Amino acid sequence: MIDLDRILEGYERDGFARVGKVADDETLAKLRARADELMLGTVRYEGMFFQIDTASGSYGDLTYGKGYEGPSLNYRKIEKLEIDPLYRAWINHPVFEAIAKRVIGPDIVIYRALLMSKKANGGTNLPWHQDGGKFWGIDREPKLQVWTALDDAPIEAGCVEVFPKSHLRGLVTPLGGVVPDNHLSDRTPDMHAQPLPVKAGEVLLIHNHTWHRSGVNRTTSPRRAFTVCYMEAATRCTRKKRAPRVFFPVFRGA
Ligand SMILES: O=C(O)CCC(=O)C(=O)O
Repeated sequence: MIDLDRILEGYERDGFARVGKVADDETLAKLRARADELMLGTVRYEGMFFQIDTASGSYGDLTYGKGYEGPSLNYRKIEKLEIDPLYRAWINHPVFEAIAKRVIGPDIVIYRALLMSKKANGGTNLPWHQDGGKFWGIDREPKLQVWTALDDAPIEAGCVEVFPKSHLRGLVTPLGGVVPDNHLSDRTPDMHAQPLPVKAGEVLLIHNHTWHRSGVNRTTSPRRAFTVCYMEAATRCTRKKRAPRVFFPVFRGA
């Protein structure tokens, strides 16, 4: 049984919450196998976004805009997983529907659905960041990300770390994204960092404005997670250079 009142009270207060184990072993096995198939190219879809990981672990060494670079288990990100039926079914899980409707309202779309992967003895340091701001190109700030561990993510595997309550002060820069150095020295997040080690199947809620980060994976197993940003269906894309995005609808009605 999931005590949503307690979870959501903690979420509003701290900017993150542990939901507990939601995915059973059969579901996890399918999602992991599909992650491998997508990386190895044995299952392919038009329009998925891929980013290969660094060899150095350094965020500054990431490359952008290259897309799928051939079979490899060293992809760091795969986006647009709503295209895949197995991941789409997970996005539509009734527990997430209940959470999203309580946090956001009746009509809900997603901004993104992505796999964050750190291969065994690999991965990249993801610095303190917030998931919002002008960089996201939408007319209002989203406030709910649901993160599912596909593998165990102990501290040594580069689990997510949060700066509790940091969401309460909103975006540190209008642009959003990685927190600039001057704000790091002001707010000293490292002194407040709370690691969130999890077992496979556990779900975390992470507010978009909560400062969060993750390290490299020093274990001999992959550390994969699937994260979905839910938001109000009324959200509009503000980008001007290309046709505005139309967001994938997931839940409708009270
Ligand atoms: O899985 C992680 O390491 C962090 C995910 C994250 O920061 C994000 O999705 O914004």
